[in-house]
Amino acid sequence: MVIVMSGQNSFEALEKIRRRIKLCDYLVVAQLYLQDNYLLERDLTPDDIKPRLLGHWGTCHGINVAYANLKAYFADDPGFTFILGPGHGFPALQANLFVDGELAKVDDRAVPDAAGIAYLCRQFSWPDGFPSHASPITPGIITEGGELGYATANAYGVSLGHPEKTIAVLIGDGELEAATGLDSLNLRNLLTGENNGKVLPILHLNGYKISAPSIYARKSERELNELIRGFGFTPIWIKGDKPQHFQAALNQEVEAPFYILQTEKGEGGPNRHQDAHQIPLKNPKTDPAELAQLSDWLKSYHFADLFDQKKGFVI
Ligand SMILES: Cc1ncc(C[n+]2csc(CCOP(=O)(O)OP(=O)(O)O)c2C)c(N)n1
Ligand SMILES: [Mg+2]
Repeated sequence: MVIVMSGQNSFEALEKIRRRIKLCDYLVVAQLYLQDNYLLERDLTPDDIKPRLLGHWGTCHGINVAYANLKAYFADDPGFTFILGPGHGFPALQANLFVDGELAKVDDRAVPDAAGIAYLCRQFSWPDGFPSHASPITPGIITEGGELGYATANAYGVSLGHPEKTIAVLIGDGELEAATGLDSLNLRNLLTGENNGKVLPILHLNGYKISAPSIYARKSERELNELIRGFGFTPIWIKGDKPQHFQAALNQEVEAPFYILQTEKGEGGPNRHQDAHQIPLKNPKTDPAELAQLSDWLKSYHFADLFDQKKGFVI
């Protein structure tokens, strides 16, 4: 286990995490919208926008936050596994797999360079291209994404008989309303001890399931804490997307942690909460005002600082 908060490297390590989150957020938006001008080398035009926009933005920033922080913290732990509940946040997962060169291992056109970025974006949610949800053609994926509720049960399944493993599982707050999702928290009572791995549930409390408030977001902090404690976990809150808070939470020595990652749904995008679930700006191809908003949104990540044509990703 690596503690990135310690020593002189702390600022650099946190900055790396921040940059990775920005990079992957940009690649999510680019996958959702762009069929050209992927590096924003000129002003965005209607022709750069895909004719049919399909995918989910709202949960992606939180996925990128969790992924970047966990990847940094568990960098040297070969027994670490990440399970993603909300498979509709697939563009975030695919962005991370692309950046790490994992996607290139199964598709030699998905190399992390300029041509690869074009390929990744153009092929996302495209006939005969990449799917819109996680699927078995994605490296490391063994189940179809899009069906919510089984992530925690799968995490405990992976832990069974593998004491060397640590499995982090990101659970959507809407997903935890599914009976299987909630009930599988009880597996902690059966599958702990020295013969099994450690499961780290992370509830992504972004406040909404699709466009409706989630039940857990309607509960008071105290009520939610008591619910989590009732399952035998210690709730640890991570409020917002700052890596120092996430890393501090991971550093807490607790027997059975249950992290609550509280973000704003759609954070970083032009609209938040209930309007952010799928495609926040629906008509940038035909509406000049939306095109300008999309351009500002893409520019807000300063992609040119994160990608160099010769060196690749600078994170
Ligand atoms: C078993 C199942 N029921 C319903 C759905 C439809 N569905 C897709 S996304 C979603 C919302 C889930 O809420 P949450 O986990 O909070 O994700 P977020 O809305 O924050 O992206 C639902 C209900 C599904 N994918 N799987
Ligand atoms: Mg949610």
